[in-house]
Amino acid sequence: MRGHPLHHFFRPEALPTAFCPGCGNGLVAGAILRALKRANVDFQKTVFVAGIGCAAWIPSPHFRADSLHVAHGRAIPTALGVKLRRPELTVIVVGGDGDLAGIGGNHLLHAARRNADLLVVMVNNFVYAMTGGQVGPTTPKNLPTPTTPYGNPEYPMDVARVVAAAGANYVARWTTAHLGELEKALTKALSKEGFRFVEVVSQCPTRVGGRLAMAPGEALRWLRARARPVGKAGPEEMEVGEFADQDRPGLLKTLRGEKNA
Ligand SMILES: Cc1ncc(C[n+]2csc(CCOP(=O)(O)OP(=O)(O)O)c2C)c(N)n1
Ligand code: SF4
Ligand SMILES: [Mg+2]
Repeated sequence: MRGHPLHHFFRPEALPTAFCPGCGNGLVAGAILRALKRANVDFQKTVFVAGIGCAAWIPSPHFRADSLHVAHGRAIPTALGVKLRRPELTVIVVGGDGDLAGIGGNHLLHAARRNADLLVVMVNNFVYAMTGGQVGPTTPKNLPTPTTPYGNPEYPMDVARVVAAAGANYVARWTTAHLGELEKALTKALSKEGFRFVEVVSQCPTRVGGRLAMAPGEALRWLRARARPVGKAGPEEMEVGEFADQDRPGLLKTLRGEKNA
């Protein structure tokens, strides 16, 4: 790790990570750190907030920055408290689909509606991975899980579209098979105010890949093969790209009665 360009961002004592071999979380961690470097964000003035789950472990314990690990689903309200009290800080939430769209879904919707000045990175691996891979709000229809052994009978929530509809300034979705695009989206999101949401569809070789007999490399090819630009995806495909990109005043400005030029 020493000598690596991102070495200053990592706590060496946290390596090797607790993630399973082939997990997408390491790729997401790398993309976040490269975007922070590219956007010239001061790591000493950055606070990460995470709830519970495998993805919530991305910042803490791995990143060499202040981080809060809070109750399941409650990262967004905690992060908003930090931002309102210390507006000069860059506040970033990282978590899973179950944490942010399931247990904490109400916080997500209203933070987007209020255009709260936060960047939220949601790793969507389709399940509640840490607790065994149970069905959740983003599980694709027909995917077998331990709690839906004959396949998920329900339709999933399209979280990026929901957050865009709720009023967020910036919403993008990429996958762990689109690391260049993901890094660009995160860099752009870091340059904006208001609510910024980046969804990363990611592989969980242990809870999903194992069930489908799909190795991590195959999962990445599967993600790439199904990705289509926003507005151009068919029924078995997935939209990737930007769902919202606007410059409404963020919550801090709204509370101060300030407008954008
Ligand atoms: C209040 C509460 N309910 C349930 C749990 C159990 N729990 C821990 S992690 C987790 C799943 C998290 O899933 P997700 O956010 O998708 O993260 P992943 O592990 O998939 O990355 C659950 C249900 C908990 N810790 N606290
Ligand atoms: S269970 Fe899945 S999401 Fe969790 S660390 Fe292992 S591969 Fe990654
Ligand atoms: Mg998950």
